[in-house]
Amino acid sequence: MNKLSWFLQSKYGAIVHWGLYAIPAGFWQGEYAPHGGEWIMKNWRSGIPYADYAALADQFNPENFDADAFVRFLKEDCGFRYLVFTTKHHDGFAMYDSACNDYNIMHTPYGKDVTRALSDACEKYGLTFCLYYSQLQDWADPNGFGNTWDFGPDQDKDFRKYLEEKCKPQLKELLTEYGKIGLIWFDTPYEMDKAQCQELVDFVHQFQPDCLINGRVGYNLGDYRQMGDRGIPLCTYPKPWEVPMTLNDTWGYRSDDDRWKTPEHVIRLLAEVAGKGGNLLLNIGPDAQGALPAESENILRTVGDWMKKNGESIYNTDPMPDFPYRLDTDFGCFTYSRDRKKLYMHIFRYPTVPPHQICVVGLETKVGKAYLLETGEEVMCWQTYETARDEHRLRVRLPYAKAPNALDTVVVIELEEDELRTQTL
Ligand code: JFZ
Repeated sequence: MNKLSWFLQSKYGAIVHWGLYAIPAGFWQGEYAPHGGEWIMKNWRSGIPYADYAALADQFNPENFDADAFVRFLKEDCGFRYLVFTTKHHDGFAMYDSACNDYNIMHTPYGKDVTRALSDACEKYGLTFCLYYSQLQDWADPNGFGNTWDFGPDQDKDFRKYLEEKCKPQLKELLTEYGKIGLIWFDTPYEMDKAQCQELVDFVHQFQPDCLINGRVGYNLGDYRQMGDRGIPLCTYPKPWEVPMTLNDTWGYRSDDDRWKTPEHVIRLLAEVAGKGGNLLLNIGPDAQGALPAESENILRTVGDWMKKNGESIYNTDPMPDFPYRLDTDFGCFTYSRDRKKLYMHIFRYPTVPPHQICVVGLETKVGKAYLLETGEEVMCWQTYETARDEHRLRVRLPYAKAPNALDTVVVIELEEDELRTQTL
C-alpha cells in the first residue's frame, strides 16, 4: 500500500493555528502588529522581548475547549479528512507536554495536553492526525532562528545545538508518544542546508517510517510538493501536492481579520485544487478560549453540508488533463475519478437563460449518460466533432431555470473509455 494513499484520497484537510498568540490576537499594548497573529512576537515594533511574550503563558486558560467536540465537528460537520495541528510554531511555545522543554502548555493555568486530547479524538472519529512543527525558527531559544532582538544575529547562533537539544528531542516526543502520525508539516526551512533537511527526514522515519513529510522540510525532500501559502498552480500539477489556504487573510487568530471567504469561494477552491490533483489544507484559527470565530464556523459548516451531498466529486479524485480553454469563465471546473470513470462538472455560473445549456470545447473522450450528483436525475448530454475546426464539443442541458445547488451544482458525466483525453491548442 502506497504510504501516500490516505493523503491522495483525502483531498481536504484542516490546519489549526493555535497558541499563545491567540491571546494578543494581533495587538500588543493596544498597538496594531502587522501580518498574522502568530507572528506578533516578531512583528510588533522591533520584536516583543521573550520575557514579556512568555508571560502570556500565565494567562492561557481555554478551560471550555472541548477537543472531542472540536474534532467531531471537523470530521462529521465539515468533512475534513485530516488535521494538522501547530504543536510548536515559530514562537517556540509547545502546545503539548514536552519533557525536554518547560516552555509548554502544561506550565499554564490550563495545564492540559491539548495535543493528546486532539490525538485521542482523531483516533475516535477517524481523522488522520498530523503535526505542524517549525523546525528552524524558534523565537524562545537563543539558538533557534529568528529572534534577533533578544538573542542577536542568526548567523552567530549554534543551530546544531538547537537541533540536538530542542528540535529533535521534541520531534521524538511527538513521534513516540502521540500514536500514529499521518504527516509532519515542517515550515520555513529558509537557509537550512540540504544535509540538515535530510537529517530531519531520516530522523522522522527512524520513529515512524510511514509518516509523511511535507515539502517545507526543504529542498523538496518531502513526500509531496508544498505550494506557497494560498498558491494554486495555473495548470494541473501531476505529482502529489497541497496548498495551505486561509479562511480569512491570516493563520493565527486576529481579532480584526474579518475578510472571510464565502462558502461558495471555498467550494470553488476545493474543486479547482482537486481537479488539478492537489489537497486543500484549510486554516482554522481558534481564539484564546479555543473557540472558532462564528463566521469561520458558519462557513465550514455550510461547506460541510455541501460535502455531505457532493463529496464523491472531491474525495479520492485524480489529477485531470488540462482543457484548451479556461472553464471557469463559462461555468466552473471539472474534477475526475479514474477508477469510477467519471467526470464531475462543477457548475458555479449556472446557465439561467433557456435552454440552460453548457458547451465545453476540448473533451475527446467519449461520454455516456449524465446526471445530477445530488439527486441522480438524468440530464441531457451529447458530443459533436467539427472536422473543419478540429473541435470536440460536449453539451450539457440542465432541466431547471435556476441552479439546483447555488453553491455548486455537480453534474456527473460517465466516461465510455478508460483514458481521459483533452485537446491541446
Ligand atoms: C508560514 C508561517 O510563517 C505562517 O505563520 C503560517 O504558519 C504559514 C502556513 O506558513 O508562512 C509562509 C510560509 C511559506 C510561504 C508563505 C508563508 N511561501 O512559501 O509562500
